[in-house]
Amino acid sequence: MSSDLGKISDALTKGNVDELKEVVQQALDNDAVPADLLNKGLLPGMEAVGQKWKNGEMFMPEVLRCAKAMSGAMDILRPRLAKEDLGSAGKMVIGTVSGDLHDIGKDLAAMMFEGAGYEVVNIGIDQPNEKFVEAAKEHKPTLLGMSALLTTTMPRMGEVINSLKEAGIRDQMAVIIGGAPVTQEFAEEIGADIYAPNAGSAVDLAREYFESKA
Ligand code: B1M
Repeated sequence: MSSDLGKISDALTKGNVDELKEVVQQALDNDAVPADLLNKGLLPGMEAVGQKWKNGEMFMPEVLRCAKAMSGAMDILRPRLAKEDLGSAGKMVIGTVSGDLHDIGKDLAAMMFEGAGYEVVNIGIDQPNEKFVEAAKEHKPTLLGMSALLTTTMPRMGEVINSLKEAGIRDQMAVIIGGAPVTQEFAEEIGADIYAPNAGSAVDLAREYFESKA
């Protein structure tokens, strides 16, 4: 099992789409637990990619290749994750705010919540404030997630929260925010419930939040 995880992490950090698909499929054929492949192979691999990027050891085209490989692997894992009895953790609407086209971190967070048993409605990138409110009204999530990677688009997060208040539905869900420029202080300032510094910790932070409210 641990050698499968190592191979997965390796193929992911190389951004090798075909190799990654092959090793994930092989691991599944060897009866690996799909959630382990996600949580102990793919996600740490993607975290390593993010770290290399921050350290200047990797460049954008390589990161995008890794993200594509991750996405290919998730196509194989997703149906198997759904088959596992992950329990019904809740429902989440997630998107990247208006004016912002970055989706890698948002999709990683979405995958983490999916892997943890959430029903995730991913509304995509560059979503106007009203789309978040519409999606919240339509899907009635327990958790609304927003991602922003630009300092110029971060303010949209606070605006969405205000729009949720105006629509009278703010207290029907918890709001979680993330993205490289986002901070705990900013989350508190705009009235978000949870700030997640990375996709890996997001699910645990949400769980802790809900437990504290129970
Ligand atoms: Co852009 N970009 N970009 N970019 N880009 C940044 C963000 C930037 C920091 C680069 C830089 O200058 N050093 C900079 C922002 C500066 C700022 O505002 N302070 C920047 C800029 C300026 C721009 C453009 C304006 C460039 C231009 O055109 N002149 C332009 C804007 C386009 C737009 O959005 N309107 C632009 C465009 C792009 C691309 C389209 C080329 C591409 C995005 C491709 C895509 O997403 N499909 C891109 C990329 C790839 C980056 C960098 C290089 C990488 C971002 C990324 O995917 N990181 C980025 C530099 C950097 O971050 N070092 C940069 C990997 C990802 C896993 O990390 O998204 O932080 P991240 O997500 C983390 C956490 O933040 C957290 O979990 C993730 C994993 O742990 N997280 C959440 C994120 N969302 C979460 C939500 C949650 C929970 C956790 O719950 C809801």
